[in-house]
Amino acid sequence: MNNVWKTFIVCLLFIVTGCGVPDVEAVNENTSQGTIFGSVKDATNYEPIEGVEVEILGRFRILNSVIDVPVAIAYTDANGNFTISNIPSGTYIIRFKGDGYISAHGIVNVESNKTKNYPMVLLIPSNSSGLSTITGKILDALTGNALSGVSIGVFKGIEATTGELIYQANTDQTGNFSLELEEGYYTILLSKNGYITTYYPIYIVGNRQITYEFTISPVVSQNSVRIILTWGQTPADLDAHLVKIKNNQMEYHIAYYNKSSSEAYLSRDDTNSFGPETIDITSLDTNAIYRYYVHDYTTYSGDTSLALANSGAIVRVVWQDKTYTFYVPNQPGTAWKVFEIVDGNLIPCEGICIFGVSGSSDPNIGNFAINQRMQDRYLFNNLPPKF
Ligand SMILES: [Ca+2]
Repeated sequence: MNNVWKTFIVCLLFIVTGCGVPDVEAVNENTSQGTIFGSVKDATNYEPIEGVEVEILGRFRILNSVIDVPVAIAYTDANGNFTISNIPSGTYIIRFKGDGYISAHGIVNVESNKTKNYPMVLLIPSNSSGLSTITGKILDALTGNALSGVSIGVFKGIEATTGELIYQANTDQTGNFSLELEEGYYTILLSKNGYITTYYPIYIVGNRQITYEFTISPVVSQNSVRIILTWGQTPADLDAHLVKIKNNQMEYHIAYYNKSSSEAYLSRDDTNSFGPETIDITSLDTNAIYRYYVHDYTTYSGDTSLALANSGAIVRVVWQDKTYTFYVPNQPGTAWKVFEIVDGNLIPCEGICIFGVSGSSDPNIGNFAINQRMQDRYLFNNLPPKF
C-alpha cells in the first residue's frame, strides 16, 4: 500500500468515525479487497429503481478542505441491484443518486475477502418533504415485551452510528417512544443497561404518521448463540427455522410448531409484524451442522414473490461478544437461507439465498450430504398449519 493511499484511509477513518485518534491498526497493510452488493427501491412503493449511481467515496482532508475521492462506482440494474467488487478493505462513504430522488449517503465497512449485503436502500422522491412522526415501542428480543428507559439516538445517514446526534429520546414507562424527523435517511441507535446496543436503518418519507417496533436483546452468556429475527410492517408473519444435522441425519428442526430441543429453543412465534423471533442455542455442538432460515409464512409459497425481499428482515447473531448482522437480499422466493454453522464456524449464505418452496419433495431427504437446495426446500414442505 503506498503512502498516499495509506494517508487517505487514515484521514477517512478519522473523519468517518469522528474519533480523536485514527484507528491505524484497523488499516490493512495488504492489498486486501472486499465486495459490496445491495439494492435500491422507491420508498413509497418498493418498485426497483434502475440506473441509480452508487458511489464509494473516501474522504480526504487537505489543510482545511475536505475532498471526497471516488474509489468505485456502479449503477443499479432493472431489478434495482448493484454489486461493487475489488474495493480495498476499509470504511467509506457510500452515496446513492437517482433521477427524481433525494440523494442518500451512508457508511460502508468493506472487509477483506468478504461479500457483504448492504441494507436495501429506499430512495425518497424529491417531492417528499415535511416532518414525519414515528411512534412505537422498543421490544425485548426474548419476551417481546415493550421496554421502558431505552435511549434512542438518531444519526443522519445509512449505517451511520457515530458523528453528530441529531435527535435523542427515551422510551417512557410503558415502553413507547415518539420522535419527529424530516424526510431523509437515518440510523437509529438503541441502548439500555443490560442490553446489546443495536442500530437500524430508517427511511423517512415526509409528512407521514409512521408506527414501528424495534427490538434489542439482553446480553448473552458466553456459551450461547442467540439468533434474533426482526422485520418491518409487512408481511405480518415471518418465521425463524433452525435445523441441526449430525452424521448426515437431521437431529431437530426448531420452528413455531416445535419450539425447543435439549440445547436450543425459540422464544415465541410473532405473527403480527416486526418480530422479534429469537432462537437461543444454549450449548453449541461443534461436531454438528446448523442451518438457519427465515420463512415468509404469510405468503407461504411463491417462487416469484418479493414480499420477503421487501420485508426489511434483519437477522442478528450474537455469539462470543460479537454481533453479526444479515440483511435480507433482494431475491424472489419465500424462504431465506441466512447462514450455517459448520464445525463451530459461522458461514453466511452467498449467491442465491432466497428460494421458492412450492413442489418440494426429496426421497433422499434422510441423507443431508446430497442436493442441498432440494433439502432446503423440503424443510418447508407441508409445514403444520397455525390455528
Ligand atoms: Ca412468526
